[in-house]
Amino acid sequence: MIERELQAITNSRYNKGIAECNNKELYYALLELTKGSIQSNKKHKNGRKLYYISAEFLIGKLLSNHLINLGLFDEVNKILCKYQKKLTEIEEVEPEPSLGNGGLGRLAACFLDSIATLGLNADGIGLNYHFGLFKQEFDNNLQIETINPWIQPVSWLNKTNRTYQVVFKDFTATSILYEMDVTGYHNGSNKLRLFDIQTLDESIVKNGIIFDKEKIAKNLTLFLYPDDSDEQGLLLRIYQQYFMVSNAAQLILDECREESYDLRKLHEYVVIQINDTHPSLIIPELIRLLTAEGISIDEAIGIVSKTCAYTNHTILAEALEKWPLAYLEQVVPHLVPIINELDARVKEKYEDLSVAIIDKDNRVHMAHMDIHYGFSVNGVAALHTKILKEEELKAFYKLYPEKFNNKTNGITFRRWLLHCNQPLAQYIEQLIGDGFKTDAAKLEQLLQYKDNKEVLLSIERIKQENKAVLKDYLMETQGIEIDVNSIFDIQIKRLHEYKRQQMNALYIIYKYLEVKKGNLPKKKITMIFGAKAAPAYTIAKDIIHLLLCLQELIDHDPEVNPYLKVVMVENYNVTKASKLIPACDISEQISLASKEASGTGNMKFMLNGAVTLGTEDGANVEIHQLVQDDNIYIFGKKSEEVIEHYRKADYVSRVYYEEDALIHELVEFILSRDMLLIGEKRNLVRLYNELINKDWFMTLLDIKDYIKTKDQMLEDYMDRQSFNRKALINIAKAGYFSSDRTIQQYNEDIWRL
Ligand code: GPK
Repeated sequence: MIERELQAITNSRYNKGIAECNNKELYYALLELTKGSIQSNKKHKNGRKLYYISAEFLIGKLLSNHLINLGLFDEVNKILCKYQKKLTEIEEVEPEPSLGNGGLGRLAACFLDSIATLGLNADGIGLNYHFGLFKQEFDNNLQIETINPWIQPVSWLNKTNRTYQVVFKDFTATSILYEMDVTGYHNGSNKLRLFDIQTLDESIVKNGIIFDKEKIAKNLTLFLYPDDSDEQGLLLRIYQQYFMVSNAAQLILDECREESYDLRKLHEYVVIQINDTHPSLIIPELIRLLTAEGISIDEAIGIVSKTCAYTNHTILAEALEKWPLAYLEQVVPHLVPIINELDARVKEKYEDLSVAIIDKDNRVHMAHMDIHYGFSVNGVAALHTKILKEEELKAFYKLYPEKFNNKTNGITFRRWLLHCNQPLAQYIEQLIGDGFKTDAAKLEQLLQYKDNKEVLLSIERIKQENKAVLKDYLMETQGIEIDVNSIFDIQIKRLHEYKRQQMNALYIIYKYLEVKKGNLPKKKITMIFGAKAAPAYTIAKDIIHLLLCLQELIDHDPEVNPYLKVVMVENYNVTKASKLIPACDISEQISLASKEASGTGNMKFMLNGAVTLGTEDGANVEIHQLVQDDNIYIFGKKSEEVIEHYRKADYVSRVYYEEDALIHELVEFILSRDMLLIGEKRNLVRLYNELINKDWFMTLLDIKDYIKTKDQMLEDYMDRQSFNRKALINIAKAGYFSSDRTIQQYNEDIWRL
């Protein structure tokens, strides 16, 4: 049946049979086939509808994802095999849309998958960035940014004829709506709706990712959060955000009108989840549109406050958006009276100026607006929500305890197990049946095998198989040779000082020096990194430089390279994550306690049988509780102690550097002759100074404990059976982190669809 359909498509498209098609042709044929199957798979919708508004949806490649969800994957695979074609090779043709930065965007994508799977009535709303996030290349051991064009004439995007006018102070933009289907696992589909501006001009991008930031009509949807290190960048970001939410608000109200709903009862038909503060302007925009319908401002504020819910994803002050009122005046003056009114009501009611929307410097605190004028505020892991209540948002928690709730993040097991690790998924199915595919908690049944030698050995063999696949992939894509008989230690995530890739780099230096001294590791260690740095984040780029220099140094040192290997994977993205995670032994989750709101890579690794080396931070805390002490390696200062250091401002990294001989030696190495021969002096000196004079994220505070714990872990790895047992327990306990569970909780406590 499917075979005949595919055959018909290749015939009409290319006038060829399946066998004669190349991978590219087969990709487009499969795209057509898949899109066709989704269309016939719509289900009836009614009840309250959720709009999940997010500036990011890091969806990754979609072909296999849809095939799995539609239940066509095995059959298509079989057909392709019959013609000696490989789905994995065909997938290489598909470009990855990079519509997100990292965790927050990927979370939104996992959520869409679970929402559709659970059959909930919901759409995602965002922007159709033509070049998304930049593509990363390495040159001279430095990060270079180029464009990532992913939109092709034929793609998963469907153009609609919905268009809106979005009014800015200086011009009126005309939007156009594109849609992508979001399939649920064996259950219907929803939509991801991405707005674009009609006047966009891709040709204004020159020289990597440089473009004229002032030509808003031409640049608005070119990039995801372009460089906002200067005023033009900040203004563009406000243009983007308002464009997104004005379109969203018009769309939502239109859909209500189409159903003849009474807009005065909006909250009975609609719930809006505001994903971080990027879509927060939807609050004043909706109020504006409702008052334009003749509804009083009091009533409009009341309606919107019952409709909007806010998710916080970080406590890092620099990520909490505060827009100068003057900028809003410049871009969207018609929202300013409403924001002033919202602020005035807060100031009239509460004396505490720390909860004001507009502060004394005339900056608008987007999160404050969300909390006062939304009905729910949630954090993304237990510890994160606790810190919100007790520290960061304490004043708000006092005012509105009933609004605060926790929703520990999750990941979709379709992509992060069934697709990325088919050998493991099949083996689990052999052991406990396929119930875990729809009820992740069933993975716990694996525990009955925790002392079964044969099972443990199979888990190890599968990991070995995945390592071999990764080896071939890295050779093909980057010409890098890795040793499958080494321990794979992986840190993949955005490059940020709080995530402390620099601490891992210091460990590499430590091991390098150990080998030089003749203290050889029992087994070779391959340290793999993948990370993009924001183009304007200087220190983050310096850390990438350090890692690349260490990679080169060790590669060229025959004394050390039999024992150590450093690999920086270029252009880390969702596709690369799905190749790296199944091959990992040690999952590096080493953020400074209190700083990583949740993390979701930690969950993906655990599910694929890697053991976590981490701090008591974010969801690591919950992983620790689930797997218990024996199956995780925890180190470093706890969040209370870290918060205390910040409160007292008493952490001085230089003291650690001066008083500890080992720390001194490791940091000094950054400026050693060997390093300066390879690297750029300017970058290395800057990073060195940052570590000894600032070290905002307390690398030197935790480095010793990190070294000790990691060495213990490497030692324990040598007892293969006991380490495999840890892997199995991690897999068995990962069920809690299914985004199906997370979404069920959102629906029960917040959305009530
Ligand atoms: C948080 F605030 C932000 C942001 O701007 N981008 C982003 O990816 C991440 N995040 C957190 O850093 C992670 O700890 C968390 O797991 C993820 O959001 C999803 O909640």
